[in-house]
Amino acid sequence: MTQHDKYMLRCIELARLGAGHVAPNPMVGSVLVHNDRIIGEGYHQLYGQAHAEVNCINSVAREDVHLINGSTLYVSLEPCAHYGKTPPCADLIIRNNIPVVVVGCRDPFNEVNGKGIEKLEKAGIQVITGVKEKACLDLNKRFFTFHTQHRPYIVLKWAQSMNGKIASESAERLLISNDYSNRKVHKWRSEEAAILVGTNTALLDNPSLNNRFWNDVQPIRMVIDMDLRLPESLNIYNKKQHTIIFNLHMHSLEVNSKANSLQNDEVAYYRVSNDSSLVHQIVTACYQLNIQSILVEGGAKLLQSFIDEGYWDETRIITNEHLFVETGLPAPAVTGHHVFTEQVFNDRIDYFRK
Ligand code: AOF
Ligand code: ZN
Repeated sequence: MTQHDKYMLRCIELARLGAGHVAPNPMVGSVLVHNDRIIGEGYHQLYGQAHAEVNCINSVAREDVHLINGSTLYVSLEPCAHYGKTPPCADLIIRNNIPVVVVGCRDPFNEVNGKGIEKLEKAGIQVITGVKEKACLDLNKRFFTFHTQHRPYIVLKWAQSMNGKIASESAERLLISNDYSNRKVHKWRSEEAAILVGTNTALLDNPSLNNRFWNDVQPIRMVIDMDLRLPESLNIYNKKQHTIIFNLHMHSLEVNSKANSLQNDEVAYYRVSNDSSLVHQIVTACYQLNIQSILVEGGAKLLQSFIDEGYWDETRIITNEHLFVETGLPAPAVTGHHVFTEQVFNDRIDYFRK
């Protein structure tokens, strides 16, 4: 491993400390190194607040400040060049006369997208790019998918019996998961911006679509209810989270409104039409609403539509190896590209016991 690799991995480690607090911004970490000694470290800690480079430079001890202009700054994402909620990090680096900057990967965000690197180089700074690039891209897979493909990062999740059934014949809810796999699901819910379910799942399973067993980060709930027939007594209507209802009749969201600025107990309506693919319309809506990632939790038909239309990045499958369901609804058939699959088996519950 090169020195560059080593310090970039430290940037990634730092960046991860911002998980759950910086979205829809990317997680970013930065270290400042003088003669193979780290003199500063920082990461983007909270959405709307200081970027990684700012925290890194500010962390340098008073007795080391005179070393800054002879140090190398490592950062997992290209330094920004724009005035957003904070001023450009590229300007800060230039002002501090830092001679070398090592960048993990480019920032695809429209306002940046190469302009940060260009700004640094124009100021005479040596910029080294692409160090541990794959790991840096993976760190912010949601952010990169959103900005390069103009759609959310899509995770498909379902639970199945040992013989691949996700519901009994009568479409009744099967008890497939257990404490261990439920905890996993709640962790997954905490990691995506929104959870989507179809009408039948909302009605038959009556899920709360919240995260109770992991931390207090709650996703936006999204439900398909074309004719607005779901009763308000369902759990998805409890007032604890934002809820967006995709339907044929009502629209209460402006194209440029950001879903994360909805009031906590607000139910918002997003009108779709019968003229084109529903999945495509939902994915487009998420882009408009700045929803960077979704966890699709069913039912089978909805999951299959996402697969058939190629709108997915990961599958997360919970399998109960002890449950055999004679006749029932088969789990979705996964075809096409296969980026990542996580399989969780119920009997690995020991993992959680300390
Ligand atoms: C950096 N360092 O640590 C982060 C960056 O609204 P703002 O000012 O917070 O800017 C958000 C954008 O800045 C975000 O979309 C992404 O392009 C970049 N994030 N850039 O130089 C950081 N978090
Ligand atoms: Zn910045």
